Amino acid sequence: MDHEAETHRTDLMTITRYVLNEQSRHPESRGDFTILLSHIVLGCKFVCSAVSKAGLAKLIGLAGETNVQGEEQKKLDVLSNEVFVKALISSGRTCILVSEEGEEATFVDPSLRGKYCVVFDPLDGSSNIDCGVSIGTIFGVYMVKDKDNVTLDEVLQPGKNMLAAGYCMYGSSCTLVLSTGSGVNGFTLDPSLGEFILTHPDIKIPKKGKIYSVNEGNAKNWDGPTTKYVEKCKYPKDGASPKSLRYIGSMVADVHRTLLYGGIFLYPADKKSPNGKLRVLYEVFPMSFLMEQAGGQAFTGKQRALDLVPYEDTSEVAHLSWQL
Ligand code: FDP
Repeated sequence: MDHEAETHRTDLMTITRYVLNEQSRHPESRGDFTILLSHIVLGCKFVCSAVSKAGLAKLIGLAGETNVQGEEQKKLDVLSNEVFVKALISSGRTCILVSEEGEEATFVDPSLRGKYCVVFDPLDGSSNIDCGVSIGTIFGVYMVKDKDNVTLDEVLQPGKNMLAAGYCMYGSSCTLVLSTGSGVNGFTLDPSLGEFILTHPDIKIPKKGKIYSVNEGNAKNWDGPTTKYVEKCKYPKDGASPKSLRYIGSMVADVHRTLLYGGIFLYPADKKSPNGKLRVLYEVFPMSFLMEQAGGQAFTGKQRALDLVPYEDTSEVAHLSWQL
C-alpha cells in the first residue's frame, strides 16, 4: 500500500481548515474572514447544485418563465445573485456589496455590518448556461476603515488594495480557486462530503504557455498592436511553433485553463467597445489579483490592471491580458 498517498487521501485539507491554519499565523485575527469565506462557500455550493440541475430543470420548465405548476421561476443568474446577497449579509461581516446583477451597491443594515466589502459576479459567462458549458462565480474582498461610516469610495479603490479574491468554476467538477494574498490554492468540491478539499496547492502559472485565448470574431475591430500580436501567435517569425487557440467565452473557464496550462487570455478593446467588455470591479480585479499571486501578469495594454482606479460610471477596462 502507498502510505503517503493514503495519508493524503485520509488527511483532508478542507477550505475551512486551510483558512483557519492561515488565520493562526495572524494572532490578532478574530476569525471574521473565515466566517465571511464560509458564507461565500455556501453561495458557491448552492449555485453549483442549481447549475447541475439547470439542464434537467429546463426540460420541465423550471428554468423558464413558469414551471409545470404555473409558478414564476427565477433565472439562474438572478437566483444566484439573491443567494449570494443573502449569504453575505447574514454573515454579519459585510458592509457594502457590489454585484454584477445589481444596478446599485447594497449597503448592509448597520445592525448586521462587518468590516468587509465584497464585489462579485454571481454567475459569469451566462451565455453558456443553456448549453451546459462551464461558468463561474467571481469575487473580490476589500476591508473598510470604519464600518459605521462607509461610502461607495470604499470599493472604488485600485485592485491592488484587495485583501482576497477568488472564483468558483462550475464545470466537470466544482473548483474554488482562492488567494488571500499569499499565493493561490485550488479546492475541489467533494459532493459526497459537501466540502471543498485542497486539490491544487500553491498554483503557479507555467512560465511559458502554448495557448492564446481571445474572441477572434472581433478581429476586424481590433487596433493595430492587438492584430499584430495575434498574428504573431499564429505565424511566429522566429521559427517557433504557432500557439494553439482555445476560447470558451466564459471568463472563469478561460482564466482557469490559463492558470493551469499557461499562455495568454485577452479581451481587447475594439472599435465597437472602446473600453473593452470585461468589468473592472468583479472580473478584472479579482482575476488579475489571482494571476499576479500565481506568478503571472495582468495588463490593460497601458498599465498594470491592479493599479486602475475605478470610478462610478465606468466598469469596463480597455484591454486585459496575461503573460505577454
Ligand atoms: P458573458 O457575456 O457570457 O457573461 O464578461 C462576461 C463574459 O461572458 C465573460 O465571462 C466572457 O469571457 C466574455 O463575456 C465573453 O464575451 P464574448 O461572447 O464577446 O466573447
